Formats: sequence, C-alpha cells, structure tokens
Amino acid sequence: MSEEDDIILSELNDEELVEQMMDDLYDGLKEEIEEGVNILLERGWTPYDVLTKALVAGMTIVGHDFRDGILFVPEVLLAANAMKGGMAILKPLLAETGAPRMGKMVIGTVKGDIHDIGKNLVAMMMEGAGFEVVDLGINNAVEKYLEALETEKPEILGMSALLTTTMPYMKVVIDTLSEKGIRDDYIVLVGGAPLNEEFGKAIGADAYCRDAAVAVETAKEFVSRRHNQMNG
Ligand code: B1M
Repeated sequence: MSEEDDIILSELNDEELVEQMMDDLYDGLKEEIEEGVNILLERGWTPYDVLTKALVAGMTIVGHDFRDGILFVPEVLLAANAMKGGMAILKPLLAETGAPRMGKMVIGTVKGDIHDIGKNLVAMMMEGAGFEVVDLGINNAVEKYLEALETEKPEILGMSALLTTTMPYMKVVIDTLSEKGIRDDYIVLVGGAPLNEEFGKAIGADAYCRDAAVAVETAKEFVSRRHNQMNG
C-alpha cells in the first residue's frame, strides 16, 4: 500500500484537505474529489467557496501544467471528470437559493470547441441566482444558437470559448444576429479564458465576463436596465 492510500481525508484540517483535493484533482481521482467536497460542505463551507477555492483553483494548476507540456489530454480529461463529479454535488446546492426568477439565458460553447467546464459553472451559478438556463452544450454552430433563440426566447445569449482559434466564431454568431436584424433583441454575454474586455467590445458583445460570478452580476445588471427601459 502506498503512502497515498493511507490519507484519510476527514482527518485533515481545512487547509490540508484543500491541498489534498488539488492533488487529487490533478490525479483525476473523482471519488476522492466527491468525498472532499462533501467533507467541506459538512464543515460549513459554502458551495461557492468549495467551487472556487478547491475545484477551480485545482483546475488552474492542471491548466498550467497542461500548457507547459507536463500533463497531456488524457490526464486533463480525467481531471475534468473529477471536477465534474464535484460540481454535480454542488449544482443543486447552488441552485437552491430560492431566488426570484430573473430571466432566461441560452448558453453554449462555440463551434469547434469542446471545453465545457467553465460554461457549466456559469450555467450553475446563473441558475443559483434565479435565471432559467438552457444549455446547448458544446461545439455549437450559429444555426444552433439561432434555433434556440427562436424557440426559447431568452433575454440573454451566453457564449463560451476556450481556444484562441474558436473565439472569433463568437463574432460570426453576433454578425449573423445583426444581419437578421435581431441583435438588439438579446443581451449578448461572452466569456472564456483567452477572451478579454477589448475582444468582447470588438466583436460587438454587450459584455465580457471574466468568471461565473461576474457573469451573474453582469446579467442581473443588464436585465434590470432593460426592464427599466421597457417600463420607462
Ligand atoms: Co484544453 N486548452 N484543449 N482541454 N484546456 C486550454 C483552454 C489551454 C489554455 C491549455 C493550455 O495550453 N494552457 C489551451 C488553449 C490554448 C489557446 O487556445 N491559446 C488548450 C488546448 C490547446 C486544447 C487542445 C487543442 C489540446 C489538444 O488537443 N492538443 C484541445 C482542444 C479541443 C477542442 O476544444 N476542440 C483541448 C482539450 C481539452 C480537454 C478535452 C482535455 C479538456 C476539456 C474538458 C472539458 O471541458 N470537458 C481541456 C481542459 C480541461 C483545459 C484547461 C486545462 C482547463 C479549462 C477549464 O475547464 N478551466 C485549459 C487551461 C486553462 O484554461 N487554464 C485548457 C476551468 C474553468 C472553470 O475555467 O473554462 O476559463 P474557464 O471558465 C471560467 C471563465 O473563463 C468564465 O467563467 C468560468 C468560471 O469562472 N467563462 C465564462 C467561461 N465561459 C464563459 C461563458 C460566459 C461567461 C463566462 O458566458 C456568458
């Protein structure tokens, strides 16, 4: 039995446990991540803190080593799978706030891009804040967005891209909305690690959202602004 096997997560203090969870996420150990999430929740951590301080922080380390060629796709997929295990526990808790209905959002990762963890997080947090969310998943062509906008009639369109090669596709979607004369019917929010504020502006989005919390705040702000405009 290796030393690793001897670690009993519940016996670690919070700091040690979070560090161990980062190692476990790195190693793609889904069950251990699920156990760690449950322990932190039992200790009174808020779901949001567990999400950001343990899971997202752990995934950032994975991202760095992926970039530097220390980790490869199979390992990162395992880490992503472990992260999703933890997120599945947190999802109902984040959605349980009983917040009044704020509005509706259609969200999806753009064509050519299969990264979905950040998008899923945004969807979870939006639901937690009282938004109804229609998640189109990954690899969405402009037609998919248009179809969903027509059938779901949301206030907000959210798009996610994690690759420098796929982020320009957001402009394709926004330009198509403009060509059809429906651009201003929606609040268009964009996000993803390689984006920035300048890019959001350049492609004609209403706002770039750095993270899920900012997405929620921005969505609330734009929706209330729009309601005020309609009432005034
Ligand atoms: Co990929 N990958 N990946 N990957 N991957 C990155 C993005 C990369 C930066 C890694 C690196 O080199 N450091 C790099 C992109 C480089 C670039 O374009 N400049 C990269 C690459 C190169 C690739 C492949 C090309 C690798 C290959 O095959 N050679 C390939 C591409 C596949 C494709 O999409 N066509 C690939 C594949 C994969 C996996 C499948 C192995 C896996 C994805 C699993 C999954 O998502 N189900 C994966 C992962 C996990 C990553 C990293 C390590 C982590 C991404 C993540 O989940 N982060 C990533 C490194 C990194 O980003 N540092 C990397 C955690 C998540 C919570 O953060 O997604 O940024 P994030 O979301 C945040 C905000 O950005 C924001 O809020 C979220 C929550 O706070 N946000 C939004 C995101 N979307 C939003 C939408 C909004 C608002 C806010 O709408 C309103």
